[in-house]
Amino acid sequence: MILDKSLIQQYNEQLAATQQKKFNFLKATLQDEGHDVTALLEQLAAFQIAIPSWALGTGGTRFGRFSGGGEPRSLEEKMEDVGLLHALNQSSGAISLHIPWDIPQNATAIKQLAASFELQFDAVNSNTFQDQNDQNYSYKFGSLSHTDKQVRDQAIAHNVEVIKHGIDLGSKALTIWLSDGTDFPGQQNFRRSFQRTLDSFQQIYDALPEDWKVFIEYKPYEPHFYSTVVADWGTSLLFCQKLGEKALGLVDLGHHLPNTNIEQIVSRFLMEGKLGGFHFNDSKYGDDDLTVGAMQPFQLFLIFNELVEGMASQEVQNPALSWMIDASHNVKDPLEDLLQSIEAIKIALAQALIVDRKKLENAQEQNDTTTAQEILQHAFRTDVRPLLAQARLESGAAIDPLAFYRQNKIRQELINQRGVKTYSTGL
Ligand code: RM4
Ligand code: MN
Ligand code: MN
Repeated sequence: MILDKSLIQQYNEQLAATQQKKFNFLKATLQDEGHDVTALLEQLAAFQIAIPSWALGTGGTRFGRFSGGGEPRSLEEKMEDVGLLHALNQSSGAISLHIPWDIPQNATAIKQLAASFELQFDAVNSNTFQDQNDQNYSYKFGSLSHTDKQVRDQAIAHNVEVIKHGIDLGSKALTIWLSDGTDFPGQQNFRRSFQRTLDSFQQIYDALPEDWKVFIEYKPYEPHFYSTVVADWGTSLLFCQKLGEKALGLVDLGHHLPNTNIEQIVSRFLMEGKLGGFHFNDSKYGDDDLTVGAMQPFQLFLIFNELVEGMASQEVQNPALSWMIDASHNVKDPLEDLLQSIEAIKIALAQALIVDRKKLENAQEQNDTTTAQEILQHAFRTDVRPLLAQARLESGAAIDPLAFYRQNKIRQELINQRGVKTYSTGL
C-alpha cells in the first residue's frame, strides 16, 4: 500500500494548533534550561532506525502463531510496509534482511523499489540456526562451531553468500547471531568450540569487503539451555578483538540475564571502540522481543545516556552505530508495534540529549550522588513527545503516526489487498 502523502498533510493540519501549543511550552522550557532546540530537532529528525524484514508479520512462539491478517507475503510487500512506516514517521528509512527468509531474487529491481520508498539496506543477517531443505549437513549440533569441518564450511559458505547479497543491495555490514551452544554439561569442550568458531569467524571476516563490518551478537541462552558459544558481551568483545577492526559487538537488549546493567556494557564497548550497533526490544524475563520501552523505559534512557555521552566524548573512538529493532509480536499489529517502538527509542534519545552534561560531570566529581540522580531523573521525567512530534511535522511525517494509522484503517486496507490468511517468512 502506497500512502498518499497529502493525507498526512491534511491530518497534520487538524492537529497543528494543539501541537503548536504543546511545542511552544516545551521549547520555552528547554531554552530556559540552555538547550538549542533547533539542534535537538535536527538530531531527532536525522536519527533513523532499521526495520528487520522478519518483524512485519505476526511472530509466533514455539506453541503457535496467530496471523493478524494482511501480512506481507513477499520481500516486496515487506518493503512496502517499511516504506509505509517511514512515510508515517520519517524515522525508519532502512530495512535489514534475514537470509534465507528474504532472498532478493532481482537485486536491481529490489534496490529500485527501496529507492522509491527512500529506504536503505541496513546490515544483512545470516541464519545457521535452522536447517534449510536444500542443505547437505544439519546444524543440529552447531554450525560455525561444529565439530565436523564440513558443517563449519557449509555455514561459512552461507555467511559469505549473505555478504554477496548484501553487496548487491548496498548493505555495509553482516550481523552474525550464532545460536550454537550446548544443552547439557559435558556436551562440548568450551575451549575447542571457541577455537573452532574463531577459525570460522576469521574466514568470514576475510570475505568482507574493505568498507564492511561484521557485528557479533551475543545471547546467554536459547535455543540452547546450558551454554552458548557467544554467550555474553565479554565473549563477543574477545572474538572482535581477535578478528580485527571490522569486527564489532552487537547489543540486543533482550540478550541479557535479568537485571544485567546493560548501560555499563554499552559504556565498556564504546570505551574500546568496539560497539557496532543495537537490536532494540524490551523484555521482562528473557529474549521476549516485546515492544521497545514497554517494560523498562528507564533502562532504555540510561542506555541512550551512555551513548550520547560516549559518542560525544573526545576519549571515545567508535565507528558510527547501526540501529535496528529486533522484536516480533503475536498479539499486536506488527506495524503498530513498530511505530510504538520507534517512538520509545526516540523518546529515550531526546531525553538523553537534554541531560545537563556539565552539571552531571560536576556532581560526579564532587561525589554529589543526590544531584547526579536528580539530573538524570529530571531529563527522564521531561515529556519530550511534543519535540518528537515537531521533528515529524517538519519532516513531512504524521504528527501522531499511530493515530493516523488507526484513523485511516490501514490494517483493514492491507487485509483487503492481501487477504486475511497471509503469512510472512520469519520465526
Ligand atoms: C535471535 C537474535 C537474532 C535474530 C533472531 C531471529 O534471538 O536476536 O538477532 O535475528 O533471533
Ligand atoms: Mn537480535
Ligand atoms: Mn533475540
